[in-house]
Amino acid sequence: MRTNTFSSLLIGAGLPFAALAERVVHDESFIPDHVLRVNSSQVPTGCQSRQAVIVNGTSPGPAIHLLPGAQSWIRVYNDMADQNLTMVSTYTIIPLRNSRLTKEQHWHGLTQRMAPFADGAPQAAQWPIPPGHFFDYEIATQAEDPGTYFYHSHVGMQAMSCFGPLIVDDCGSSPHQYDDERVFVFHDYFTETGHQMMDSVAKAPYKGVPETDGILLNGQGVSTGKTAKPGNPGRKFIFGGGYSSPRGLAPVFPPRLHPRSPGPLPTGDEEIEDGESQQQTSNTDDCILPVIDVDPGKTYRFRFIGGTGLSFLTMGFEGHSNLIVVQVDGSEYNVPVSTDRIQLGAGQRFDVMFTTKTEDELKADGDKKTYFLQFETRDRPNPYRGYGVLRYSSQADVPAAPENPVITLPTDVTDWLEYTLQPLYPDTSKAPTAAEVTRRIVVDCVQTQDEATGRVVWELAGLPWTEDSRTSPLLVDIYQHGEAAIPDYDAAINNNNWDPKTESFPVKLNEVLEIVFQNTGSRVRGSGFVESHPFHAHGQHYYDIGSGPGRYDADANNAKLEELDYKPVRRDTTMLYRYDDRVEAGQAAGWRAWRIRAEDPGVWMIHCHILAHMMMGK
Ligand SMILES: [Cu+2]
Repeated sequence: MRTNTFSSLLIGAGLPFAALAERVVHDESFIPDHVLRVNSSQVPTGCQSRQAVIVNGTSPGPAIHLLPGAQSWIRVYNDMADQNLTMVSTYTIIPLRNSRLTKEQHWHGLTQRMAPFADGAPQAAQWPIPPGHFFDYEIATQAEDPGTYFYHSHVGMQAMSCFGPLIVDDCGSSPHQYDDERVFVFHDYFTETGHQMMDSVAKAPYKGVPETDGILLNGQGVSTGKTAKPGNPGRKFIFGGGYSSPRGLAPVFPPRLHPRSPGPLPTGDEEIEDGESQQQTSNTDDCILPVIDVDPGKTYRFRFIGGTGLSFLTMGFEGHSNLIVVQVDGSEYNVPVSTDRIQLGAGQRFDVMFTTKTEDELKADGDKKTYFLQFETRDRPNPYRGYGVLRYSSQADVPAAPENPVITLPTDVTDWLEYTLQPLYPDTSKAPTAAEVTRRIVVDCVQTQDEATGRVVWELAGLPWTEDSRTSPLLVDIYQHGEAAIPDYDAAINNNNWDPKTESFPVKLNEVLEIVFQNTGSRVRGSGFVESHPFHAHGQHYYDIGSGPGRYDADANNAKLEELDYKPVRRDTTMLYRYDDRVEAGQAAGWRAWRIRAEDPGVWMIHCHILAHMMMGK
């Protein structure tokens, strides 16, 4: 049986695997820095109620704040009875060490065979966490890591609700001064359960990718067919303020309140008081628009997080057109870019300096207290428009959604901040030049139908990564079998750059790769349908060298980079646009190109961040 239920492109690097052999056993005395308990529960969401995989009782889960240059342990309990779990982050997590739950119940993350649970899927770097078990994830942040990330499950469709912000705090290291910060984490609301969605896309007959039934902001929002009422939910302190760079104060390092002890473990049943930092879910009879409270005359760092499992968003604020993008994907700070809108693909993050109106400006605006944030999906058959509310006074009621859009958002989303984001400190840039590239890997993204099963699959460079193509995670194999399990580099060079035995793309240390994703028209029934794809890399971040319609032309793009004297910042998720919604079947529709000098040994996945596409082979 060829089941394509989980797959992704994966890069195994030629790695000194002895470094992986260090073993740490956590006994009962070990206290992790953070604890996440993942459960499945019926929760009110999108003005409805649905079964969802939640973290510490809510969706999104709590914001995890980490210090730069510090080691942290995050313990993830899988409290679900019947589903596997892995937690990953857009921050690089190093799941290399073992943990032990109790004397009688062991889980050796790297050595124990997984029972074949229904949703179980082989992973690149670790086994999933079986029900009733936990895993201690180690995160060692670097001094240059302050930025916005998020964590989410990497099994099945769990990430549609099982996720939360992960923020490496500035601790005074930001080149920007701001008074406070706010998190804007978006995700999709689907009516279908994760299992129904898996059946729609990963089985024959293919029923199509379920479209979004609503976009939620910080867990709140309105699903299709529902209407938000005006009301006042009280002042919201969603996710807390973290440890920002308070204007005029000396850098605080380390912050006094940084949690070193998790305290009592949350069970998910706790009463959550209004105003507490972790409140996320709404009541069905409390169907109001999501609200972000701000004060007049202040500068905020807005952290936009694309936690969507499908939707590609464009958004802007009513009455506020100066959004200054200072950081993307938690990379080095960029030369500030002023824009009137944000585009957010699944997996992406944008950090924005946002100055609120002064009291006088609010008065001049008719004593207005609330402004809409309008967000719309792009590149899908059923567009969704939703609203959040920027509120200047918690006394003011949150209004109902406006009858008509308050701003006009562009239909063409292929040009926003392309060839624009350059490092604030260019001298520290390590972006490889065209001359340094040692190998170009062209990855054709092809939607096709598997003749044997009738299933619709996504292939990358001719590779649909299937559940039965690996019986154990590749990194685990390398850990156990050493050299014998290392992917065959020479075989890969003769096979579209991937090794047929391990189904991985081996890379030698210090190779400079140019990785080009080539979007193509669907081959399924010759439809030529094109979709946009947010491509995401685990592990080392890459330098994005642009995108364009048609087929990639290295000379033309290099000439453009040179002409612009463009030095890119690092990214971990960038959009492979579609440019056209339909081309000839198999015809090139558009491309996205990255450069990366392979410096971090490991087994790293590269995949589209659309959950359904991952389940279909990508
Ligand atoms: Cu995709």
